[in-house]
Amino acid sequence: MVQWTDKERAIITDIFGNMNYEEIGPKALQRCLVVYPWTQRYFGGFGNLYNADAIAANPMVAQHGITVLHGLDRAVKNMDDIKNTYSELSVLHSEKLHVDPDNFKLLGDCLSVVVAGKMGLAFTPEVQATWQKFLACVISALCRQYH
Ligand code: HNI
Repeated sequence: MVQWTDKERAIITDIFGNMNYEEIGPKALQRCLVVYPWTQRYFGGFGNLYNADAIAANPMVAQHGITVLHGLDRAVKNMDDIKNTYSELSVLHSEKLHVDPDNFKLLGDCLSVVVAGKMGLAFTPEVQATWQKFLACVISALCRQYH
């Protein structure tokens, strides 16, 4: 099982506690769809994803970005049992949505860019190390159903 120090727990709680979901979630998903355009294929029902402006203006993308962040904060509330926390979402993404699991990392990287941009100098190497550890745990849990 993954071990978390008190400091790491505090860093993760602090990042999510200060996060504006309505801003960060949409920005992260928009960035992912623009930077890695093949990820658009899973969102065929989301309407206009024609270019970066269309993606930025698409309300379904924005809403789904918020949903994904709420998906992530399940891990914040269950840091000692991240694997089981994502069992249902892992089955959904693998068996129903058929999302290539490589894309979890790409979305995670976009989220890191957005969080870093927002936090500025407060996103120190130590904070980033904890953040990346957290994301790696979530992604590994989401990938479980694919193994
Ligand atoms: Ni993902 C639905 C969480 C990565 C494509 N996704 C969800 C839902 C949550 C969620 C929560 C809503 C489930 C429900 O309705 O019960 N997704 C997450 C998390 C990550 C992630 C925490 C990783 C950090 N999802 C991805 C990636 C893709 C993706 C990388 C594709 C590139 N997800 C989807 C699609 C849906 C979805 C597609 C269904 C959307 C819809 O509304 O039709």
